[in-house]
Amino acid sequence: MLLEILTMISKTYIKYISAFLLFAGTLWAQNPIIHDQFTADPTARVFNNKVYLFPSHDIPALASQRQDWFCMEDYHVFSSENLTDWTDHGVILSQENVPWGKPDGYSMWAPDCVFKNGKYYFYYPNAPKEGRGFAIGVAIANRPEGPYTPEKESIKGVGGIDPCVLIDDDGTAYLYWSGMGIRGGQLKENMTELRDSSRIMEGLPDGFKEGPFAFKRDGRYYITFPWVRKEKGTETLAYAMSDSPLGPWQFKGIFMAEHDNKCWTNHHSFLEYKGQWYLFYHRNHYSPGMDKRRSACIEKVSFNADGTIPEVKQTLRGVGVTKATERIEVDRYSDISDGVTIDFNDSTRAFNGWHANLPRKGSYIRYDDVDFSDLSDGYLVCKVKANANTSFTIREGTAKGKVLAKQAITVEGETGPFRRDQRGQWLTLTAPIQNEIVNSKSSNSKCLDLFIVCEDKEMSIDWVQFKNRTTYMKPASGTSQPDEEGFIRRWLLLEPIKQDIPSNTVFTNTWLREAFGKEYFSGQMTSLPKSGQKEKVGNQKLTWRLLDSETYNVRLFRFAEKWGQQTYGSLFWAVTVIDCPEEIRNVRLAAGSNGASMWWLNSEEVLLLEGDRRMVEDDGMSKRLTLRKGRNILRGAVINGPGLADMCVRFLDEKGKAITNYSINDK
Ligand code: FUB
Repeated sequence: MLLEILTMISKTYIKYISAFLLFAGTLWAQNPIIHDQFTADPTARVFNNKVYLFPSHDIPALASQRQDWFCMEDYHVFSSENLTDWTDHGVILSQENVPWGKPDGYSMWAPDCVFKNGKYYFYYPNAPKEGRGFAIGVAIANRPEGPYTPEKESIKGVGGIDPCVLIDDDGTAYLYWSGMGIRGGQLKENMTELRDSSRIMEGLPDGFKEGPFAFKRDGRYYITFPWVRKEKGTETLAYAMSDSPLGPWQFKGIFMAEHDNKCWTNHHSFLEYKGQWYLFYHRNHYSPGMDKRRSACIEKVSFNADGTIPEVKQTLRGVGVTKATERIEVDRYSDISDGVTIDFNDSTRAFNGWHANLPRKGSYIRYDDVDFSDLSDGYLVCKVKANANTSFTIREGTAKGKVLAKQAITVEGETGPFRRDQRGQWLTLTAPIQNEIVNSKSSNSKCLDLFIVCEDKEMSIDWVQFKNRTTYMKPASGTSQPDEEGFIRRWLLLEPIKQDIPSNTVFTNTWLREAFGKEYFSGQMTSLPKSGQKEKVGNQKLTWRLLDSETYNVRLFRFAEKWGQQTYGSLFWAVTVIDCPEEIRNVRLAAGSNGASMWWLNSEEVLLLEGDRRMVEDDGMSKRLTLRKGRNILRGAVINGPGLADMCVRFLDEKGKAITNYSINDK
């Protein structure tokens, strides 16, 4: 058997040690399903309504070993309730802990685990201390996650690899494995010994076979196995059926064709979970140059009325629903248009994942089953790159479907500090969501198939995500008060005016006076805007919004994000009305801002915070002022470059105590 495999090994070996050491914590739904280590030969079982995955664990070969062969020293177990988020419960068995095994055999090949008599029985192949080849052992636990205690001896009468156990409806357990063909035999009640001698499974096709997985469905027995059909030379997944657990079998054919990338092995298991059947299998996604470092994948399976299995196609999308509010790795697509390609993010660190390249206008990626039910008031975030200004849309249902979001990728020109010289660099960008379907609460429980469509020049995309807005500010009405510490949280804010600011170092006194002194819209310094009022500034159409900040500092950056304007390189205008029951003398306006800001009380300039500021409360203080009885109009302008923007403002008395005995409104 080894010889047969050896002759088929592909040649190139890429060192993945650095990738292996790197922990990629992100979880996502697509194929492959585990993203921080190799996971081959995946056997999945349902225990306690959860799916437990018992794969084998490829690792890079030690320097002293054959670099192009399997290297496997331990087993992990993983669990999931949605087939999307997998928890790694860590190592459950290591070669040095197997009493009968070679402590440095690196031969812990495909395992299985079943539940019987209140215990979990984990079956695994390993190189025995004495002799050559493989034996099969059992380790026993009280919980699927372990700890597992290995039996002192391997199972007598069983020489080979790839154990699998079928427990019949009457509780009888059968062990199958591969060793000079596929063999099977009944297990004793203790699950650690064969009742009689094993027998070869009759009726299976000629040609190399291994990795049996047996199961029962609708009263029919299936034996499924990797099989090499002569004309192709690498493994398919094939099956036979019977009305008895140990055969004889009737060969039915192939249900998964050879890998299209010369990965020599495949190995699998079938699982029914929440009414749906799944096929777990492996492929060398993270190790395209070497096929002995494999990764577990999942596809849905259906059965024909006569119990036969239609062909299962390998996909990158895999199974499960992806939440819109989590990262959608679109390079794990359901479909792509011609010319779309997928590359590693970092070819020396495979576990850093992939991105997709859309070569031209009209190129698209389809990504199915995105659940928007957690999104109430959202916006788009994405990681993209391009060599020239371009844009893409996210559409619903088809490549010409309704636009959910449109994202410009600006990497050159006059549009802001972060878009200069960003050609070919990864950018994290945000855009508003334009379609009420995903933005409205009525969209709850909506699952959509998304199309990511290139609308202009070529671009690359790593992921997209729909984020709920944190409620930093709420729409306001009526009259308000300063908070306990005197901070003014009620403001009329104008959506930000675009500024071209290469760096915050430009915020000198002269530069700021010019920037704040310019008339952007009429009545800028004289009139009191109304909530909802529009201003035309250059080619921007901006709206005044009356808001209450949930924090003492008004997060202008979040305001910009929320209302779909540019977040960096922005000029924010803020106005509020301080309504005093009586005249208050000798007060000072105390403000902090990120970046620079200027403040006017009743149209008189009272404070300028210049330079590259961080927001610190009471960072700048005005001269002594008088708040009139009745209305006082407080106006501010805050400008930011490539950084966050916020402000905090209050009035202090002569002793530095916050003034709170006035009301705030917008009239
Ligand atoms: O993972 C090592 C061996 O490769 C398995 O035991 C076989 O089934 C094949 O997948």
